[in-house]
Amino acid sequence: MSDSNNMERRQFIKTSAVLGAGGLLLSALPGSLTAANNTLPADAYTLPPLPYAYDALEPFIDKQTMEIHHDKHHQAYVTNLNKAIEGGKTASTDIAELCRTIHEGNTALRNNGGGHFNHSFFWKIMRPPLSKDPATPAAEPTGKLAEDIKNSFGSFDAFKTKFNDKAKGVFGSGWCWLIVNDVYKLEISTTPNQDNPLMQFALSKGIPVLALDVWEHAYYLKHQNLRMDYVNDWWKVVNWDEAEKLYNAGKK
Ligand code: MN3
Repeated sequence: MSDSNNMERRQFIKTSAVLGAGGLLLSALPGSLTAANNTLPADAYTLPPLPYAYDALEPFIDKQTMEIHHDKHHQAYVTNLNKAIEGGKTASTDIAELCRTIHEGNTALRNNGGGHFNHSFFWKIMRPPLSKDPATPAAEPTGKLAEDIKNSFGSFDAFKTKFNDKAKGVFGSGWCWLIVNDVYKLEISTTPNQDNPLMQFALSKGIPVLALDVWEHAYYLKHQNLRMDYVNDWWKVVNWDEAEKLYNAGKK
């Protein structure tokens, strides 16, 4: 493949990978992986580094939880995803694209491909809090995203209440999402286990803007059984700049 073709492909991937997580991972892939040569190596997918220190989300999400969640849980999804695809062929080495093509009955790909995408997304959608003082109000969205949240849900507070209720309502393990749905509207949805809104069998499909991991492993060390304390703390570390970027890209 010529350099110009390669550049075109990279540009295509850049613009088509509406999710930052996919693009981030792609940059670590060997250049030989192209559509024409798509047998995946055993290490096709790799664990992305956290974009901040393990203790950067303290006191709202604790260092030990972040260490175990990233280094053990997320790594296990990556390891098992590589096992699931080893020697196989796929149309894309982009994790977002892989999620879109997974068959409902392929449990290994569904759980581990979803687990890899969801956690890569989750790390990016958080950032250090404005202040470590719990009394300091959390950051709020700005720009078009803020405007459209207000238009869709009535107010930012009404949106948060609805999101909290949905997160609370996830039975067992799963995720709560803000997505741009098929008709380009903001929607709050949930998925069980490691499913996500990119998957063709998801009840609400769309482009993720926010993701909240409500598996107990995401909060049990600090918040124990109190999922809503964790959710309330999580609002303090939401990266609204990243959410707005994803929203503006997904809306087009
Ligand atoms: Mn998790």
